[in-house]
Amino acid sequence: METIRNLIDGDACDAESGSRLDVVDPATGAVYAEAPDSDAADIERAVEAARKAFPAWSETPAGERAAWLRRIADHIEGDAERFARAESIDNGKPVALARAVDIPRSVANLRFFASAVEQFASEMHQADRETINYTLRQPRGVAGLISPWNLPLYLFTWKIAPALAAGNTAVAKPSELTPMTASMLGDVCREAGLPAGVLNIVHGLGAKVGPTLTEHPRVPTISFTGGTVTGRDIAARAAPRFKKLSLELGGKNPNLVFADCDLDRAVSESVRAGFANQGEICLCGSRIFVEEAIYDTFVERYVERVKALRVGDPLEDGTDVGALVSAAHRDKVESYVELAREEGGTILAGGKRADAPNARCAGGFFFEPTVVTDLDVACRVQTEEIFGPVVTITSFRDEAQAIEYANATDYGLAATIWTENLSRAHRVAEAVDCGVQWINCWLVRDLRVPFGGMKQSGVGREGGLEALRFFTETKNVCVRVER
Ligand code: TXE
Repeated sequence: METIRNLIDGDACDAESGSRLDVVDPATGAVYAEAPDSDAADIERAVEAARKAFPAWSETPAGERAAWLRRIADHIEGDAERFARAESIDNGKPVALARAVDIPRSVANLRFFASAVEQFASEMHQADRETINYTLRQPRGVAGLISPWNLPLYLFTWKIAPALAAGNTAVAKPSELTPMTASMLGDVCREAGLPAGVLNIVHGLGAKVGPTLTEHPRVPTISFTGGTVTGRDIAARAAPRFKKLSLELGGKNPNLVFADCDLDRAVSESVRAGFANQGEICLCGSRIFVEEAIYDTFVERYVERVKALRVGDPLEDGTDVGALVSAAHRDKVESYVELAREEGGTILAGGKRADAPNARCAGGFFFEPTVVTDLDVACRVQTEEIFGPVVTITSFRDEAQAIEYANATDYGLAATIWTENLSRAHRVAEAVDCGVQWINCWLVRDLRVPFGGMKQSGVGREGGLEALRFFTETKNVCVRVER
């Protein structure tokens, strides 16, 4: 049994109450670790440690803060294989994916914001010879950072890196479902000698520790990635306290395939967009819309590719689709497939729990990659986030209808557009209500670009300058110049 600990004021510690939570390996269904079941008392200690560390950290030159982030990145990179295995065991994702994406991207997040803060500049405005305005962007204090289970270390560092780079200290809470690599990050911070209190990591149940953090009077900044329902709760708690808030929430992303696209590429990338990380990425293109002229061909080729995906032991190379994160989540996905049947859908692939790939995984939470057609665009399966290996395919008549279908949900995170017609690509990207748009590609990420959703997919943008601006307070200084 492995033991996960909080990082508070530079110490690796249990919850003050001594209470612990079971951590389950989704591929086997077995408890393999225990994490602190923290409560308000632990959050209080962490906030106090972060508050104490803030003056010195915020006055540390940006170059030195950047050096700390690079040191942490180097430690993770030097131990990348252990991190990748840990992420795979904790989350159920294929180890090959953790190796290729999660861990390198975590390292990249830290290095990117180290460089970004060294280049961070602000504005000066001069309207006449009598006055000069310059803008200060100062760290805001203690940042509360809450992250989900689907890309555990990747999304955790995506918040920690800009918060710390900009001179804030932080209390960070990973998901209780996937606490392992956050705990390993805590070890790295201690080994690297990061000053006590700069980063505090508190494990525990969202409903138990989350509200204490989001309502805390000494935490003026909250950055959250997770479900829309949780986001609404956080927004409601933060609003009366006028906190600065960034919310990255769910998605139900349209993937628009026009008849003039490069079909080979559209098919293979749309399979990846549907099923990467078991469909548990907020950017997954789970609603595919295909122009009538190529609908039958697309569906035939798509389904053939999906049926060839290998649901397997996450620790084995060659596995395309691993285990879903928890039994509860597997049940939720299953209930949506049941609903798809009730709503009149036709299941062309998958549709049920997958057989265990081997004896070790007999108790795991596997689900077959599932393709559903013949659903109305307004039905629940086509409008609610499933967040699993379930894709719907619907035909459209023309560009106007494609846009109408794309916008037919309350979400507005990411859209993918497949067409060789340049003007159409631009027109559609402009008309679809999503904060992230990909044309003829999917999940290509430049860390400098604004990232985030519209409508119920969130508020605010992360990435590059947007993140550094979010984690700083803007102060304008107007100076009269005597002549
Ligand atoms: O998310 P939660 P869950 C979506 C997806 C998924 C659903 C629920 O649809 O099925 O959200 O997933 C913490 N105050 N996404 O249950 O509950 C929680 O401990 C403060 C989309 O994991 O939102 C965890 O650390 N914090 C998504 C984090 O919030 C609270 C990624 C996310 O948990 C809290 C994951 C509270 N009251 C799921 N309650 C994306 N967009 O990337 C929980 N938490």
